[in-house]
Amino acid sequence: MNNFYTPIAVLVFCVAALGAALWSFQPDDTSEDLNGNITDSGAAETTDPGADTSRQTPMTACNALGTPIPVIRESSILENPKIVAALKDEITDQTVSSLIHDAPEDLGNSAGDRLKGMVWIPGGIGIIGSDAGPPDETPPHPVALDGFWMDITEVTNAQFKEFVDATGYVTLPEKPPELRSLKPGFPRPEQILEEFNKPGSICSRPIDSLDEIDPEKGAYSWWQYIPGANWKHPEGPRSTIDDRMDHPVVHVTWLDAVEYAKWRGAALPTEAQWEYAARGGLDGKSYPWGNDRTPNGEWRQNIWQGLFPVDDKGVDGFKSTAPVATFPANAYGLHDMSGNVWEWCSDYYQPDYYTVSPPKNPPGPKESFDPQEPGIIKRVQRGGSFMCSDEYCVGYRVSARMKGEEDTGAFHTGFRCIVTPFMLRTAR
Ligand SMILES: [Ca+2]
Ligand SMILES: [Ca+2]
Repeated sequence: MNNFYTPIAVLVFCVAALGAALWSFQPDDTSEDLNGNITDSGAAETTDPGADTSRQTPMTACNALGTPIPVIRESSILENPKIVAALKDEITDQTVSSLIHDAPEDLGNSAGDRLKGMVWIPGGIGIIGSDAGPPDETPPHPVALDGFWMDITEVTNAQFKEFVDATGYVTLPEKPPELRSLKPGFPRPEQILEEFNKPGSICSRPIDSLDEIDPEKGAYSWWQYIPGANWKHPEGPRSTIDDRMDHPVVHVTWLDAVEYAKWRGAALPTEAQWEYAARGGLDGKSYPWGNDRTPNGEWRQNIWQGLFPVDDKGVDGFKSTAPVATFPANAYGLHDMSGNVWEWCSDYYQPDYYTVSPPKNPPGPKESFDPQEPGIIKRVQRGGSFMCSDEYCVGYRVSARMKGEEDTGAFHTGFRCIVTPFMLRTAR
């Protein structure tokens, strides 16, 4: 396996989408991914914001699972205000003058309903990406975005129930699997393995000891396809959301999230909108509030503390999802842009998209390409989840990119919506 793919292999097990891999799981095929090659940490010294994205990601020695821990450099060129200013100067005056910065004054009659629970994200120029993390975050680059409204919180179970009650909508994890994420022209399995060929979704199995992890299965030792798991039953048929209506909805596939958004007259954010909003006007920082993960010793994100995947000590107060907005908002008024649940974006995933994305309102690539699984259609996920540990996955960094199969949900993946001024002028 090319070393370029190693960081993706390391991070992939934090992601929702394991579905197609599970359908055809063969230990011999995946052991290389799970073990990954440790690369030279000297590669971390690259500081060129236009650095070749095929450079190797620096890795330390292995963690307790035998997988390399992704090294995140403590310093970034973006700490230099002159570099940030120079990057922003790459955006032409003409582009800047054409941006929608402030919310329109005349919002129309339906705006109050459509914008409920949302906040205006002022348009402007922000720096997207980072030189401190995996290659798919590079190069850090300026984007010019029109302003938009965004959900203050992840979509909750109560909100999703409103949609289901109004429409009778049935999510994909509630239906028999159909492998919708397989690209045309790629080989299809003759049949879905019996254990996966029933409605269900992906959960994490409690592990009491690292000894329970099968070296051949690696991460598949704790990720499990659970028949009967869906948004109403997050851990399987015997679990409920009755006392979790203010928690983020989970086990919603990208395709389901899009249907919910349409119903609300909204959309999923582009990846650029998501990161721009998550930064809250702070360029080049690691988290939505700055560079200190726990300012004054205070946790501002629901992630995993302790030995992963055995012992989540729940130091932040939660060992699973937290009620939305439990943790403080960023400067734009957005909660849980780091941690709690991963959030779907509208974009297809391509690891090198930042090398070719347009400077104004980047819409995402025209098609998906994940070099690790080129035959699977994947969409971007952002923000990390309660399953992210600094020993294994650092997806809670504001620049961290993730991907998931668009037809697959998981118990740590949700979403939030946006509305643009243009959308507000059009019928729902
Ligand atoms: Ca937690
Ligand atoms: Ca989140």
